[in-house]
Amino acid sequence: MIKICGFRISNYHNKVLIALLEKGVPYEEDSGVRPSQKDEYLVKSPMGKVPYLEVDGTRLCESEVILEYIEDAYPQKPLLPKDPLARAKVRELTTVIELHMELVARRVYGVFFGQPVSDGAKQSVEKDLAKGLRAFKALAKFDPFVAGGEFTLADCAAAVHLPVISLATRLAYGKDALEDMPQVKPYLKMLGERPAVAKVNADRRAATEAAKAAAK
Ligand SMILES: N[C@@H](CCC(=O)N[C@@H](CS)C(=O)NCC(=O)O)C(=O)O
Repeated sequence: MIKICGFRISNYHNKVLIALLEKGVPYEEDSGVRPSQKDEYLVKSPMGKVPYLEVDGTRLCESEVILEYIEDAYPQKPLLPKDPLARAKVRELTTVIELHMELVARRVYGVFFGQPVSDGAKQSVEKDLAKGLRAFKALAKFDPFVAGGEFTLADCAAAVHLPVISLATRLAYGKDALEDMPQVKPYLKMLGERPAVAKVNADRRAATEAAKAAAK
């Protein structure tokens, strides 16, 4: 049985959970794992991040690699199209969302913890994020799913990353960076009605409340 290790507030952990649930893959979860740069954790996850996957004593890190492994190992209910070019288009969209939007917006995530974000950081993020958003606008289909007619791995990424990007930019800039894409809200609402996404969102909210209560 595969085991996913991370915590339920992590968008990358939640992305893997959505894929597992959508595909109906049996799994175990250790939701008490936190990122760390300590040697004993780096043995498990060499970048010190979450999530990582355990499969019969072998560990895998990097959520997109984990999703590709799950696709290969559990071909039922595929989350990638068959056609090579269509598969590549799904991966292109995920790459834009993660590399050019989420990873850029992450530079102001200090706002979630009440940490000050410098004007320099804010300006550079604004500039870089604008490019990611431009690419996303050009590529996203919302027809009804982000890559077209089928639910794919790109929707697993969009479901977890778009809300965090919205919230972080609202807190850092007073304006949601996705606000002028009117398709995003109804799209996320539609995704949130899928049982897999609804469960992961509910678990994330509960974990967030628990973390807030523990911090008091
Ligand atoms: N590229 C990684 C990103 C994972 C990631 O950034 N996880 C965050 C939690 S949401 C983390 O572990 N942060 C701690 C750190 O970067 O040291 C993946 O796709 O798995």
